[in-house]
Amino acid sequence: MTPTITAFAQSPDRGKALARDMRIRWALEEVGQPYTVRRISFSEMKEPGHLGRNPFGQIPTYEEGDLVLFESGAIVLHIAECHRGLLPDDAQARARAITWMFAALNTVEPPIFNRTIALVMERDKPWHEERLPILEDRVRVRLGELSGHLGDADWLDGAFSAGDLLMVTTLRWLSASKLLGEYPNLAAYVARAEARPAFKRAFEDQLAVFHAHAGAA
Ligand SMILES: N[C@@H](CCC(=O)N[C@@H](CS)C(=O)NCC(=O)O)C(=O)O
Repeated sequence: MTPTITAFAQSPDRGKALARDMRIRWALEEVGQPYTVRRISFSEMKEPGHLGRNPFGQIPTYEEGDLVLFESGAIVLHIAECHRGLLPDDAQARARAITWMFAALNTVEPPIFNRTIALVMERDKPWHEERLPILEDRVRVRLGELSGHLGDADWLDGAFSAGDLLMVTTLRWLSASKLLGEYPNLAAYVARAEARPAFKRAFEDQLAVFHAHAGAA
């Protein structure tokens, strides 16, 4: 059965693939599962139809027959459990890869997301200039720790996994800043992931949607 995911009708990042539907697109491309995309507007996200898919009125969601999921991490985990390619077969390696999925979402994403929100929504606040360096130092703490773990390895724990997929989509929120460049092995890690054919296909698909609907807002 072909799953349907939801994505922004008009990409606020203008096709940079920073919204979390990219995680789902990329995971589905990695495992070779075709999918369809339901594009929804900001107002539709808060209407009953979409709240039935996600009580928080957000994207992405995932529908496959009677199954309706929200939370990008849960959706990627479901895809990884239903298909080969995103989680190792060995039980311990699999548990470690799932640990990295949680680390990406619960330990690395919060400080990066807080910085992103400050830049997008708090630039006009009188305390913004004072707060931003504090938020960036919190990001540096996590990047330093992650960089120390990664070292010279290609991926976080052996072969590429759903843990890397979630980590890279989180680190990409720093692509427009100099922060990632302060950690050359992390910048190379993101570039390595972006070079994967599945990433490129997912990126091009969301970009095509952006170009097709740019100006229609
Ligand atoms: N923890 C959720 C966060 C979902 C989320 O924040 N989605 C954003 C797009 S990336 C969204 O829908 N923002 C609009 C809103 O919250 O109203 C997940 O990982 O799926």
